[in-house]
Formats: sequence, structure tokens, C-alpha cells
Amino acid sequence: MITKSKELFERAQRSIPGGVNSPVRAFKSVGGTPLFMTHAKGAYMYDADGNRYIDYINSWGPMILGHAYEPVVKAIQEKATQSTSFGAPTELEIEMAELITSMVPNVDMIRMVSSGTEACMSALRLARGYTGRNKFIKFEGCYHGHADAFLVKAGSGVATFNIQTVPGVTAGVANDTLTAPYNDLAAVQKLVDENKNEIAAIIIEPVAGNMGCIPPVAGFMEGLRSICDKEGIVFIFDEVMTGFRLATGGAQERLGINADLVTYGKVIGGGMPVGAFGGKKEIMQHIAPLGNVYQAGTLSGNPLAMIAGYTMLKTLKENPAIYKDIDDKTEYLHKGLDKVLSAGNTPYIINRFGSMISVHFSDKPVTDFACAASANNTLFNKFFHAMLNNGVYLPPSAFETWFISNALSYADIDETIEKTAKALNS
Ligand code: HOZ
Repeated sequence: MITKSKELFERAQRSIPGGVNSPVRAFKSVGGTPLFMTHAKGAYMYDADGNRYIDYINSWGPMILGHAYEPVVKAIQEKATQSTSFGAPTELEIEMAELITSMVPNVDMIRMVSSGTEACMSALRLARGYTGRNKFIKFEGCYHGHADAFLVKAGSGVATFNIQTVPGVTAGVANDTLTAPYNDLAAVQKLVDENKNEIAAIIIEPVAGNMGCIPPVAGFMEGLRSICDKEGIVFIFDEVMTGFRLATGGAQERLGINADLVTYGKVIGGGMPVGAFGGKKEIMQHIAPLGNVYQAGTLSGNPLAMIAGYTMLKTLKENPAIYKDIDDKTEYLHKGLDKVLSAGNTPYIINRFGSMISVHFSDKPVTDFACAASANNTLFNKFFHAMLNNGVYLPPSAFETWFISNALSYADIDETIEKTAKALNS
């Protein structure tokens, strides 16, 4: 029963566009009523009708240790009594920067912002300011937030709703965005050759999570790194999803690749609105007030956001075994899903990297956006609802990765696998 969610959705649509504050959560592509949540603890979310769900979104990534993780909640509560914002520097911001630079060896300097969108937008401006070039390369199906320049062949909601051209993004802006298929090094080389000395940056999700989960194929990142080195292009890793999720050093550590600039969001804020961009000092010193590449924010370095993120990152730094635990759990889920899905007649592909995983109903490997888009996503939508009806909350789109939290127990995963079998037979 979702009577209250239905009432809330009707009411929400009268004052909020589409009834939601971020499009994918409206369930528009999967159909039905989005569930309105009241609270969450550990691996479970509870909706307005009191239903419990095993959560495989985890706020789209941040809740790596589960919901309402006590040390983070307590730290926020204590900090709030000392003011919720100063608009002036604090020692905590230095501690946060020092913690991050100690966890990610090639990040010399870091600037805090309030969202992943801001982080990517600022990193791109910095790369352009640093190189004096305008164009950049992104990959089809990658999503780097909703700044104008990135909304070209973007993943996530743009792909979910099949929006080909985003009204409001001018042709002037879009013309500087060059796109290549994910995992296609030859296509990147061609773009670079055709736009000699014009490309400021290559930005990539090192493990893509906005077209389902798509890991890079062997040699792809190394190839991009060497193109960037040869051509003086700034290599930007968008680690909004992967940062502090795949390892303390994020995808850079897991893939053994050093980016020039890295963007963060999600886990770095412990569930508060936080983003960051950082990297080599040589590039970062072009940011104002050191340099003239301007970027600013009233709530940047906000004390509540900083203490939440600091507490989360410190826990991860001091307990690196968490990463093995969470990877093992994701592998266990992978094997369980495989067993259940292989018993049916529907072709499927499970992609996984660390604690990111997704299912595409496809008969061929899913290595780029075209593969993800040609999968049977109508079937995914049915699967989503069958799982939801059985108390398992998956992303309401095949173009989103699932995020595993360490609060998830093996019993929860067994329950999920059992419910998957039930869902497939329904
Ligand atoms: N764009 C994010 C997913 N890739 C967030 C979606 C949401 O919060 O609704």
C-alpha cells in the first residue's frame, strides 16, 4: 500500500515541477508513483506508508556506511550549535583539505564547493583558464552534473528521459563539447587530431555510473592519459561517484592512473550537499584568489557539510578494511543475481566494479552508451517495479548504477536474491 505517497505526489505536483527536486526520482520513465520517504537507518529506507525497503541507491552514492551513520549524525548535531554558516574561513576546512590530500596522493590542493555539478563546472573552467583553450571531450552517457557544457549526450536523467537536445543550452556552448563513445580510444584520438591545440580537457567518469555501471576496458584509461600527456590536455577524473567509494584514493588508486584534476561529491559530504575539485598545485594555483580563474560560494566549506564529510572520510581512512567488506558483499550479490537470472530465458549482463553494480537486460556486453540504450529497458522498468513491490529499492532507471552500502548484511543480500527470483516469476 502506498496511499500516503500517492497523496503526497499529487500535492507535490501542485508546487514543485514534476513533484520532485531532481528528475530521475520522479519515476517518470518506469511509471507509477515515486515513494516519499520519512526516514532511513542502516540498509533500510521507510516510506510515508511505513513500508520498509532494502536500499540499493543509498542517496545515489553518499551513504557508503548506511543511513544515519551515528558518528556523522552526532558530529552534525554538535557542530550545529556553533552556527550553521560563517561565510568566513574555519580551521575545520584546513583539516578537511589536509585529510583529503593525505588520502589521495596526487591531489596537492583542493577547493570545496556544494555539489558535484559545481565541482565539474569549476574544474572545466580551470582547465580552460589554465590551457587557454575552449573545447573539451566528454563521453556519451557520462554525466557530469547539469552545467550547460556537460548536457550534451549526457547520461543519468538526460538519457532516462531521452532528451536529445536540452533547451536553454546554447549552440555556442554545445559546440565546444566534443563527444566520443566510452571505451573508444580511436574515437578520442580522431577528435584530438581534428582539433589540434584546441582541446583544454578530457573529462571522464573513470567507472561510469550514469548509464548503469560501465567499467573501463583494459588500456582505455592508460591510452587517454598518454594522449593528454602528448597534447597538453588536462585529464579530469569525475570521481563524484567513485571518489572515496572504490578506495580511499578512489578510482585513481583502483585503476592506477593519475588524473590532473579530480572532482568529488557524494561520499565526500557524508550525505550533506558537498562537492570538491582538486589536483596538481601547478593547475590549482590558477584559481582565485591565487589566480584569475574565478570560482566562489557562500556555503562553500560550510561547517555542517565539512564535519559530516570529515567524519565520514576519517572513518574510511582509519578502517580501510571497509572497502574489502563492501566489495565482497557486492560480489556476493553479483553471484546471487547471476544464479537467479541465469535460470530464466532473458539475456542479461551484470556489470560491477567495487561497490557499484547494475543489471542490463542485454544479449551483448554493455561497454558504452549505445549498448546500454539498446538493452531491453522496458523489461528493466518491469523488473524495477517487481523488486519495489517486494521491498527492494533499485534506481528507477537502467541508466543509473546501484550503490552498495556496508550496512547491508549478507542476510539482506540473501533476501534481495530471493526477492529477485520472486520478481522474475511475477
Ligand atoms: N543525478 C543523480 C543520479 N545520477 C541524482 C538523481 C536524484 O537525486 O534524483
